[in-house]
Parts: sequence; C-alpha cells; structure tokens
Amino acid sequence: MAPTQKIPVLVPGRLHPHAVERIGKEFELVALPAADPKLVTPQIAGTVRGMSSMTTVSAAFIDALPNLEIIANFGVGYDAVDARHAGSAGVMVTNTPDVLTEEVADTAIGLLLNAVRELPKAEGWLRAGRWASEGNYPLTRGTLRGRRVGIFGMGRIGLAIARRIEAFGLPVSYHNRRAVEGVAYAWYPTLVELAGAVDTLISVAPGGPSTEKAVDRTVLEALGPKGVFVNIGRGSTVDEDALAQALADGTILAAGLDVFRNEPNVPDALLECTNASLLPHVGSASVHTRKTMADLAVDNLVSWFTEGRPLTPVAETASVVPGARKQR
Ligand code: NAP
Ligand code: 8YV
Repeated sequence: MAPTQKIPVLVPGRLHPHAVERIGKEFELVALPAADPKLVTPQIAGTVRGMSSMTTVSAAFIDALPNLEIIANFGVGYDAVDARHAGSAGVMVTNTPDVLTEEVADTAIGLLLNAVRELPKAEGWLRAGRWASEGNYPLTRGTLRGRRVGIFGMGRIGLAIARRIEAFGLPVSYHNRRAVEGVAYAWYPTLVELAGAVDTLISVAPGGPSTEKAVDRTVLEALGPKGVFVNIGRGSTVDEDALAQALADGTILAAGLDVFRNEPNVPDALLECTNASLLPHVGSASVHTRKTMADLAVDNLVSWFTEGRPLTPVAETASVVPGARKQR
C-alpha cells in the first residue's frame, strides 16, 4: 500500500481522467460536483488535506477546508485559483508549467496561419464544393511575408513561440513588465508601444487583475489596419467588445483566438466576424500533453505528502511549507 493512500484528496468538478485514476490509486479520492463551499460536509471539512482541480477555487472554498494543505491546479495558468489567499492561509498551490509549452506554441502558430492565410475558410470552400463549381479560393489579403511580430507575455510559452517565429524569418519584439535577462528581442515598456511597433500581436499573457482588458481599443488602433491579433493566453486580457468592433470596422485585419472571457460562451459579435479564426481553448489539448499535465498535477501531490515539498509551486505560495496551514 502506498504511504499516501489514506490521505483524502478532493477533486471538485471535472478533472482529466488520468489524474482522477492516479489520485484514486495513490490517495483516498473524494469527489464533489463543484468547488462550492455549500457542498462541503463536516466529514470533508474535517479530513481533506489535498486537492486537484481545473475549476475556480475561491477564498471561501479554501476557508471551508480547514485541513487543506495543497491545491494542485491542472494547467499552467492558475488565475482561477485565489493563490494569494491560499498563500496567506498557508496553503500550497502548484501548476503545470513546461510540459505544455511546445504544444501551446504549436497551436499559436496554427492560429496565426489560420488568421493570416484564412486556411479554415479555404477548407470550407473545398468541402462546400465551391472549388469545383466556382474555381480557386480567392487570394488572401493577409500574408506572413514582411510581418513584424510582437509577443505580449515573453515567458516560457512566449519564448517557444518566438523561436518558431524566428524560423519563419520574421523579427520579434515583446512586452513584459520587465525586460527578460539574456533575451535579445527588443523589449517595449508598454503594450501600446509594442503594438505601435509591430503589425502582428500574439498574446500569451496570464489572466488576472494586472492584465485585465489590457488589449483594448487603443492597443488595436496602434496595431493598425494590417494588424493581426492572436490570443493563446487568457480571454480576460482582451476587451472583447473592442476587438469585435475593430475586426468589423477594419481597425485591424484579422484575429486568431483560442481563449475567451466567459468560456465556453463566445460573444455573438466575435462569432459574426468572418476575419476571425476561433478555437475552443485547445492550446494544450492533445492526448500526449494533457496526460503529462495530469501526471505533473498528481506528482505535485505525491511530492508534497512524501517529501514535504512540491515540484512546481506558484510564486504566491513559494514559501509555504508543511504545517503552515492557518485556521480562520
Ligand atoms: P510564464 O512563463 O509565467 O510567462 C508569463 C509571462 O507574462 C511572463 O514573462 C510575465 O513577465 C508576463 N506577464 C505577466 N503579467 C504581466 C503583465 N501584467 N504585463 C505584462 N506582462 C506580464 O507562463 P507561461 O507558461 O508562458 O504561460 C503563460 C499563460 O499562457 C498562462 O498563464 C495561461 O494563461 C496561458 N496558457 C494558455 C493555454 C491554452 O490552452 N490556450 C495553455 C497554456 C497556457 P513579467 O512577470 O516580467 O511581467
Ligand atoms: C488547459 C491552459 O486547457 O494550462 C493552461 O493554462 O489554459 C490549458 O492548458 C486548462 O488549464 C485546462 O483547464
């Protein structure tokens, strides 16, 4: 029997089946339909020490679990988890960095090509029989040739996208709050300055208050009429009304979007934009990569309960150690 097998680990809502299976084998699996404090029974409150989730985890939910020590988030982006509150309550939060970086960067390039060269629309033309009945698909106004690419969020995935863009022979620049040491690409101190210097903006910035609606009308106007905007980061970083307007009135040329503010709901105004390529948040969604993410989420739990430290803690809880849980 694994030494961790008697430790109750909660899974609120849906989670990758491989993660659920491993938690069931290596811990005592406790399931809840949602991360709702009202669903926490005295039995769960009194026993649960670990959790793995891919849903919103509020401060109230953390407080409803007074014995909780660790939240293993399924995903590198953890804006859905109140990590600041977790840190102040002495609860560790982990995420799944690196194992999805290359997959998500591949998807970003796919979106960029879809948006610029209209590949989904060209395929639709063929499937509708229009190639045979009407002739060739119209030449695309967009091209990658001559483009200058700006990356909003030059972190792990941003760097992987930049490497791919370099292979296309295009110059790269970026905006982060701070210039990245050892990175030679041009850094712009503000997003609007970056947008003004490029015609292709790829956002891979995290969600949260510091990036809320960062891509707004001003940024899109700075990008200009040849502008292409790709978002593989989080929908909350974009003013979606302003984006739909900019696509409709020609302020920018096209967009490729994998993420939306209120998933899985996509605003009608964006659905109506024929110059936008829209994907249902599939950045990391291959069997291979999702399994590696599931393993890393569970490995964090195992490492915490056997070694007393996680593998990939998030910054807000980096100093949390076993026994740090504060009661409120
Ligand atoms: P990362 O290595 O932490 O990179 C994030 C970058 O964003 C950092 O370089 C950071 O630099 C910058 N940043 C953070 N806040 C900022 C702000 N307010 N203004 C400007 N720049 C800011 O994370 P990653 O592994 O590359 O992942 C990035 C994000 O991609 C995730 O958080 C997630 O939201 C998204 N993602 C999406 C998918 C998908 O399926 N579509 C899959 C995986 C990840 P500074 O701190 O110096 O500003
Ligand atoms: C996942 C993601 O689809 O890692 C992230 O931040 O957005 C994606 O890889 C998501 O986290 C699953 O909920």
